[in-house]
Amino acid sequence: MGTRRGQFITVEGIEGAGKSTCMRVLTELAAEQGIELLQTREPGGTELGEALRALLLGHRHDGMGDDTELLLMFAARAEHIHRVIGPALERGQWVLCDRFTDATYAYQGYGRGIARGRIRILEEWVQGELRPDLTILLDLPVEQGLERAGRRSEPDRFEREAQAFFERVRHGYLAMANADTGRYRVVDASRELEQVSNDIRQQLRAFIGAIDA
Ligand code: T5A
Repeated sequence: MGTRRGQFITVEGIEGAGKSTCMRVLTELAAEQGIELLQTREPGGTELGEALRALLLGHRHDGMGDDTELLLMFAARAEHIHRVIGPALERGQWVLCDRFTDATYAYQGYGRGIARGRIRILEEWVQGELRPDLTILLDLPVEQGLERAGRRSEPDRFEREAQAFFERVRHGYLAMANADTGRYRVVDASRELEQVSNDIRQQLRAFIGAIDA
């Protein structure tokens, strides 16, 4: 009998939602349960992907076209799946990724206005059957997220967008979560860190429990 494929978990949300913190909480809890999570991120996760990330988030190409941005996201993703995510899942390892294709639907789709059908073509081309098994969506008001993100670092190319852009992104994430309650777990990330962390732990425990059952 072959090794059972690993589980693929993603974390999503607008800027400053607390994804980095969530990744840490998930990794610690998984380790307590004897599961080693391979932590990675998008765009990025490979040498080429990180180089593309620098192009996408930096300000050198501020006037980049929307389609260019979309294609670079998927170029980074293709490399990531080919070199990191695919092989890890195949050997039975669990993968935890900070953002994945839901971010493309939310930012390039709902945010920039690229038609969903065009994104889907790339999703099917680059990913084949691969989809996350569990997605934690950290939801909070845009103002609160931007305020948190602004406290931490200089704005990147996306963080310079107007608030209306992030309202569309947030709305998009929530619409996707409502349409697929089997995969998504929405966590109210506007609360104190301890409450958010407790919720995240509970969600992962339930997910692991359901797999073991
Ligand atoms: N993108 C990405 C696309 O457009 N399309 C795509 O397909 C993909 C994959 C990537 C950018 O690329 C775009 C989306 C993004 O704009 P990123 O670094 O992954 O950038 O995303 P950011 O959202 O910029 O990451 P941030 O680091 O800003 O957000 P996090 O990780 O959600 O936030 P975190 O954990 O660093 O927290 C921010 C601050 O808030 C505090 C933390 O301590 C930290 O200081 N904080 C809290 N404070 C109070 N209460 C809580 N509950 C808190 N939780 C966190």
